[in-house]
Amino acid sequence: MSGATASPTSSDGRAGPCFAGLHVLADDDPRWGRDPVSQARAACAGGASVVQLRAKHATDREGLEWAHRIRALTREAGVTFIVNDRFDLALLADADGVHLGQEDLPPARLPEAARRALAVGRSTHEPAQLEAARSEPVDYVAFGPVFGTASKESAYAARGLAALRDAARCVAPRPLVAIGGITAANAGDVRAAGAWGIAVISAVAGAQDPVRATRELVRAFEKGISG
Ligand code: 3NM
Repeated sequence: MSGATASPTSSDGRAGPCFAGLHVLADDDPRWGRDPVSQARAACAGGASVVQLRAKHATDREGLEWAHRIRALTREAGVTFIVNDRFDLALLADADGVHLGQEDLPPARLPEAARRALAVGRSTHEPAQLEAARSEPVDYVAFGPVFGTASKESAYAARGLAALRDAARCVAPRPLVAIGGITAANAGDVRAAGAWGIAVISAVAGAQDPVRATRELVRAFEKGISG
């Protein structure tokens, strides 16, 4: 792993990238009206801990170009950089990690070279997937949708804070990152339920002022920590 921030929770005990705090998903859905690079720039300026490139519409070539540019921005800002779905693009762009959904490659099937170079995040939505993630070679586990989301077509209903609390307990000591419908108004509650991190798309990508929106999310989440 190539991240600069030490984390005691890597699955293999090595120092690695930091997964606590705010994850901003830089998303290429045209509805946002700004590309993933500009979303990532705002996230870095506003104090996000992690930027994840989520390119569901782009060609590979465009995705790789964004990944290189976001790698440069995040490195400059000391922010962890994760690529959604694609370990090949993550390796080519020297990202810190790859995030794998339930329909993506199983973490255990990643090539050894990718495992050595990349931290791995895993999406989960229900107890059986959380249970399975406990024995997978992953560095953090995402759980959602905690609240309703309009940013992704999900087969799953909103899980709620009680299920989030159970999820965090289930995967501990791995970091649990909450996703789905998270805003500055509920980020503190999400932290209080035991999440190490929060991941958002619309709260930053859809904000009028994405830098300010990022700052407000960070502040609200930290308030949950101290409260
Ligand atoms: N994954 P927003 S929900 C990408 O439940 C994604 O795993 C989810 O977008 C999951 O912050 C989601 O706008 C979309 O709700 C999150």
